[in-house]
Amino acid sequence: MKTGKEMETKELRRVDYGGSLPVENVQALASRNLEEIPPRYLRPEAELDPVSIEDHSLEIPTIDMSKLLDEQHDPSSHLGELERLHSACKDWGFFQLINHGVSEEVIEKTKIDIEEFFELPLDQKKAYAQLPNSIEGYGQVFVLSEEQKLDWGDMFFLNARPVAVRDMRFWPTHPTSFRENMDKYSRELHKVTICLLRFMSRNLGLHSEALTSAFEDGRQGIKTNFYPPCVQANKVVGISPHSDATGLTLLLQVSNVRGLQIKKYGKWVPVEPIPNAFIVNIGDVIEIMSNGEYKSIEHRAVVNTENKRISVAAFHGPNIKGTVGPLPDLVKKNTAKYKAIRTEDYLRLLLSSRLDGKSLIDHMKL
Ligand SMILES: O=C(O)CCC(=O)C(=O)O
Repeated sequence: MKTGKEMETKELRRVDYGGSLPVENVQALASRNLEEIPPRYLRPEAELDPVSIEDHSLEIPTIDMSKLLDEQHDPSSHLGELERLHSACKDWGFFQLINHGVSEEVIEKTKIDIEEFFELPLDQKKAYAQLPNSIEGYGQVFVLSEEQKLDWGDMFFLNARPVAVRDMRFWPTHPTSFRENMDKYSRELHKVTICLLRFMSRNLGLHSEALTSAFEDGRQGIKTNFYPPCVQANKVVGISPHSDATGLTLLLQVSNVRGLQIKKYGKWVPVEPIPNAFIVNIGDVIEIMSNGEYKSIEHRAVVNTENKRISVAAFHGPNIKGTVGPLPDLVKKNTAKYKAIRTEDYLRLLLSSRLDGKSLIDHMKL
């Protein structure tokens, strides 16, 4: 007979939330040195979208975690940084986090393993290919029809937390250090996330565990994006415009190659990589929980003709057993602006949608 814990684990691991149709491998396609790329990747709208160039007033804020943590020794710098964090979450929905406390060693080892994984021959990577009806593994996400335009990139997704949901079939055994290093990386990023959520709760005028209680044993998915160079780089998109449906994302750029752009004042603003900083962004779930005080922002990734680009996005979502909705303390003063639905239903809704701007959160608005 199964124990309660085993049954819970099985339930958590369920793979029937939805998947993505199989698509051609973009890294292999790019290596064929085609002069023209297949029409399914051509995105005429990408060329027309206005991009802001060299406007320093539009750089996303930088938040120093060591100042946030140093309440005792330097209270005024601590309070100043808390305020900066609050406006970064309200006005930008994005910031770069420096002095975050995750050691250079953990970051560098993770980067090396990920680069090595993508350098493996295609058939070795395909040993970790997604299975039908699940997004876990090597493949693509949010491809729901044979007609849909495609992004110029491959991805590799792992369910990393809670640890019980890990499906080790997808965790590479080569490079041999991959599993150990990814485990450390996952743990460290979870800690940073919880710490940030505490400061955000305080900034929202709530007790410090108001946001964290949903995330302590919540889900962490780690998605690595691989964007090969493209001969028609200005005609394709690495990842389509979207806001993140989860709570808080911590993104690491493996190579210091520009590519991420965020939407601000109707224009795409490039994010300048700061080596080993995390690019943190508010996801739809935090927008909803904060009843709209914090905003999830549309972003996309573009590619270039010369260099590959790799990014690692760690998505942090709430506990699957809970509800996604505005926090009760925030709707005492203001009326609720979003619906509350079971987290499981929210996940299903997400995985049955195309990656399309902020359409999911629009669906949640009252
Ligand atoms: O590669 C990037 O910089 C963005 C990745 C991203 O937005 C995603 O994986 O959802």
